[in-house]
Amino acid sequence: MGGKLATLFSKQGPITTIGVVGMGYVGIPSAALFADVPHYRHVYGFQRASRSSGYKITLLNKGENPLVGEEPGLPELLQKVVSAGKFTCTPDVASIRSCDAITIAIQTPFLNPADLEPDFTPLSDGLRAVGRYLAKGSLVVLESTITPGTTQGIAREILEEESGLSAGTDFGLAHAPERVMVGRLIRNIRQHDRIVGGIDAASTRRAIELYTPVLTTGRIIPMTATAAEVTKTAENTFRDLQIAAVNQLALYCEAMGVNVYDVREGIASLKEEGVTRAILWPGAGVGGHCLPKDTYHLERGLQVLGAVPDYPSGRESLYLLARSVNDFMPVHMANLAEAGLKRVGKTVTGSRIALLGWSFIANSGDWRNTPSASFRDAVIARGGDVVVHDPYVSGVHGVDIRQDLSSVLEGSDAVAVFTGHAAYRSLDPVRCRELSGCSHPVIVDGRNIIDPDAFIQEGWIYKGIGRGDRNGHAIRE
Ligand code: SAJ
Repeated sequence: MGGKLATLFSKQGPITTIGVVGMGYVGIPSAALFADVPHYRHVYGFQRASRSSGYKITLLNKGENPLVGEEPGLPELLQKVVSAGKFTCTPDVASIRSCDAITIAIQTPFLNPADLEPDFTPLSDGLRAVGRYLAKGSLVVLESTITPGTTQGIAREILEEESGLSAGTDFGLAHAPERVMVGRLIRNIRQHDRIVGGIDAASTRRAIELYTPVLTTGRIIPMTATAAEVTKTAENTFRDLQIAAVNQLALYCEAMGVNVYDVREGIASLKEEGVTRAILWPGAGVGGHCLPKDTYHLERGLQVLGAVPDYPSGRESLYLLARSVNDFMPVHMANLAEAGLKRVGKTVTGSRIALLGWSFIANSGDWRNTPSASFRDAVIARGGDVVVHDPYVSGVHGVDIRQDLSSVLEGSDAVAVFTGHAAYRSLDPVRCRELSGCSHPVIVDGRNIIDPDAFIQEGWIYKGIGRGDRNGHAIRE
């Protein structure tokens, strides 16, 4: 099998024309970097002209970056490759026919984590569109994070069904998962090692040819397609697990009257060959497009591959337990707000709470699966009123998000800090209290970015994740 495909690729010659399906946080920087490679003649960015995302096509073809939030290097690179005529964005997928390689970076959310059911509709639609115009001798690479078994499974089936071609014989197929973080997209693609897993050796080699030119310090790590799927879902699952471990520690420290950040510094200080302690940061919750769902992809991989691991009987998966700890943190923030209000004889019912930060990560406008939403739901369910501030986010359906901080703080009984935006690191306890109009407003710090003593000094009721050393402080009159 691999021989025939390898021959086809060598007859086809080196990759010169590339298609990138899905103009989002992964597709846009990838397409720009491919287009910046001298020997890649042209890159098509395929984007559906939908009501929600069609606007990106016009912006991108003007060389403008449609992504919200700072993305160092991306605006300049887009300007460069568009003015050089090396990158065009189009909804017309017929151009896939002229592509030597097509990468697919489409969202793979979960419909219902409880029964491990992902929403693969967007991905399947993308695969069908690619399959309809797939040419013999081309390579298809899935960059989206997917359930182990998907590349060899539904992806292969759909592409073969739509194209009438056979994977591994007429076209190559591989998985090369994205490893980007908002705010450092270009840097991550260039510098992170790239996992590349083909369904066969020829597909892996062709994918290595595709990605090598965009890497600067990053290396290629080749493996099978299924191993690549497990690598990606597991690396995010492990991160989620590490965060859950320190979140649980923070909950314990609150109960024990200890400062989790002192403990964390202590734990992190043990450094020696083979005994490093990678301890992460506790906080108000885990959001984004990746960590809240990739554990479910990994768990579902067992089903898809019909794999039954040897595991302690009747015990819950460690990974799923970690998910429930991290999903609890925004609820814990609501409990802290309630406890703070109770200290001044108030309840959540009828209280106005200023929620600072809708984005899931600092200094970005990305609010996918934001933990702020769970907090807001919890407060509203307890009869409270929530007003949100975020310097980067607006127009979220049904959520009152403002860019004017004073109007959000005005008349607030409590303030909850959910995102570590730079703007919140210099909150003035005096000014904020004036705006609240309360003698003892409550502040709940979910990212350890405010100085508890500065606020306590000014009569605030302070609560912080993991701050057992301060959460029971005396109230200053
Ligand atoms: N978070 C904590 N404590 C921490 C780190 C993060 O509470 O110590 C929270 C953040 O506030 C955020 C969430 O977790 O709400 C996710 O943050 P993140 O820093 O993991 O950001 P992501 O989700 O954009 O990036 C992750 C990264 N995965 C790993 O490092 C294993 C990134 O490399 C991936 O490319 C990305 O997922 C992805 O796209 O899969």
